[in-house]
Amino acid sequence: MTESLDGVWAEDLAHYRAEFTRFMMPYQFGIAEMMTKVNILKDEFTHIHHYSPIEHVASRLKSPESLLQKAYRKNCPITFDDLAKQIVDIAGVRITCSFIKDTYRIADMLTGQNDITVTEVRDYIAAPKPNGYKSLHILAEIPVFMSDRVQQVPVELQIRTIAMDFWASLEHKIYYKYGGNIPPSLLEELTEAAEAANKLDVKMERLHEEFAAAKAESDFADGQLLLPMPIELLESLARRR
Ligand code: 0O2
Repeated sequence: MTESLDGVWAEDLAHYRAEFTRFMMPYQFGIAEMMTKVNILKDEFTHIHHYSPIEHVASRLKSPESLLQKAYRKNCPITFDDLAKQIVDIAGVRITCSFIKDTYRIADMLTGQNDITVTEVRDYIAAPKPNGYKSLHILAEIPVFMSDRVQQVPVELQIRTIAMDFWASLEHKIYYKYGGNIPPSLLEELTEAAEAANKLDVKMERLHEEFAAAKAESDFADGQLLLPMPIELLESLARRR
């Protein structure tokens, strides 16, 4: 046995390294399951409807460092049970949509699937954080089928528009650069930028709706919405009137 500096045996450290990897594994599988669901929706929209409300999808497994920092921040004891109960965003999937309406539409499509259990919804789009952060957060459990058991794994879905995502990515970098203490002048500018991002979202959605209405009218006029069908079918239908 080899004792380390603070009285922990090296063999124990090796054991817990393996246990920690085992602890994280179902979260990685949970991400894979959720990504499959999101990618199916994305592909279906692209191929069948020729338009996808999902612009981009990304996932991340919380790093051990970030997990530890969050546990300290939340006064969460460092045990596997406590981490599993209190740190609910170990698995994260972020969906970026074109328009605000699409964020809710995608959320409904995913949460309506009967193997998904929603445990919490935080709607920071309807009620943004004081710094201007906007995003729809849904904590959902998804079943993961393993060799000897089925585990319900929590995955945090963050659904937001491109403009909200642009803002949040920059704010995240600035937040970490200043260790959480952003200078007031920069904070003010970030708040202004969040308002500008929101105005852009509202304007783009209105333009899109106008365009969609005009397109639907011209598609109908061009006959694009009419299915090709045999003349006998139309004649039979007409005779039965
Ligand atoms: P990272 O680096 O993304 O993993 P709670 O203590 O439960 O109230 P918690 O768990 O932070 O708060 O939940 P919340 O507020 O729903 O935030 C979860 C995640 O949303 C964060 O994870 C961020 O990814 C993102 N987020 C929340 N607020 C902000 C914000 O003001 N700005 C930006 N850019 N992102 C935000 P982590 O673990 O903090 O960070």
